[in-house]
Amino acid sequence: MEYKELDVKSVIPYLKGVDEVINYFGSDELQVKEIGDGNLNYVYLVSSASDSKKALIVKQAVPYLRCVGEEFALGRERMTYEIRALSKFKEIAPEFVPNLYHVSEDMSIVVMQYLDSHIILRSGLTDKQKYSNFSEHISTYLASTLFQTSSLYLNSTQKRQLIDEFNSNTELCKLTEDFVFTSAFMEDETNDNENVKDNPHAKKLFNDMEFKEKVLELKYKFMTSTDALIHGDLHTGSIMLNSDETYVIDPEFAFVGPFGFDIGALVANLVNNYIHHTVVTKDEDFKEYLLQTIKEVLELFGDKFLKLFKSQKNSALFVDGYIDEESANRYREKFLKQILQDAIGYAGCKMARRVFGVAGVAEIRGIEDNVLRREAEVLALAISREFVLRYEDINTIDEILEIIKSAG
Ligand code: ADP
Ligand code: SR1
Ligand code: MG
Repeated sequence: MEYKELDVKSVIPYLKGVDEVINYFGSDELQVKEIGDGNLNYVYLVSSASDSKKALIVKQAVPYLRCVGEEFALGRERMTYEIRALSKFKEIAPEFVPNLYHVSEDMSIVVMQYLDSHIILRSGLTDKQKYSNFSEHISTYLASTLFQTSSLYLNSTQKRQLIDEFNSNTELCKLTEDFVFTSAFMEDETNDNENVKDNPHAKKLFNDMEFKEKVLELKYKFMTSTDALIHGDLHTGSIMLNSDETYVIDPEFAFVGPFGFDIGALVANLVNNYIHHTVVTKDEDFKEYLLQTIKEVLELFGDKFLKLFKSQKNSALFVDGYIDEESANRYREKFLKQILQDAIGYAGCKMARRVFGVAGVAEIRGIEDNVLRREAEVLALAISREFVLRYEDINTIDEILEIIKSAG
């Protein structure tokens, strides 16, 4: 089918030609509403007029960047990678990925389960909601998706095939190279220039060569590592949950990249939320919950990843009988430590990019009081600087928490 950009009027006629959707709704009359709040795409909620609980989500990529407008061209092929990643992650971690009803790479569209009782993690945390199962869920998701798409699990041919399937997601990788690692740390038209203008903190950041040199190291690792299939944009806006279930959505930035990047994205966004509560709500109990969540996510991820690693006797990397168990254990421990260290480096870049770069986060850029917002920005810059300068020397998870606490 030839690509056609849909709108609220044409979504239903399109769905009438999709068997899986017809089977789902039967003969019900349908209604549609555009609910997208993301930066890139259009998201429609299609529901039965007689039973609004009976509903599906339709997400379509358009050939431009939604949050900027049609003048910022961006290939709709990003949806091809989102479809492939959703399908792959669904195979590996089915309970954490919405059910898919229909996908079309030609139409750059996916029709998926409507998460009707789930909210975006960022909003939940900002409203001081605690999720007792979140660390357990997300650590399982991270350990299994990263491990099972890596050379620690796949054989050499499978791994290279995976790279072939994902690593032409060039435009979105380039967006990350630009927006996460570059333009937010120098004068650039895409920055939040109202805030950059006459701002001593922006000037200090843009002239901080020690920081920028380390960012270059991390950017290079991002551009050249092919460790595992990563989500690529795992901030707290890409997670929808309730007290029982956790879902990961929106993997359009997926590619075979560095192990630490998704973990770093998550940590960065949990810390941004911590900063919000430090400055705005001053809720010490909730701040402690966020610190505990970061600790649990990292510890549980480590335990689960090592367990998977130990149970896999043969892979592209390991051949049974090659090394004795004591040496193998030492190797695995070192391997995990490196993943966590890199994750903290990436977390630092991801926090700092949200201060002056395009697409800030609500917890910081959304603070209306200018004095408080500046306070939050300064905290974010202080923590991110420590993360980026020190990531290779971090030995324990408690050291990470100390960095966060000592700034705020
Ligand atoms: P973008 O790629 O533009 O960032 P997202 O995939 O993040 O789009 O979706 C934008 C918003 O649409 C989400 O923040 C969420 O509110 C809503 N949304 C997306 N997928 C679902 C879903 N499966 N169920 C319910 N709401 C969803
Ligand atoms: C202009 S694209 C900005 C950001 O939105 C996405 O969620 C990614 O984080 C990207 O960098
Ligand atoms: Mg999104």
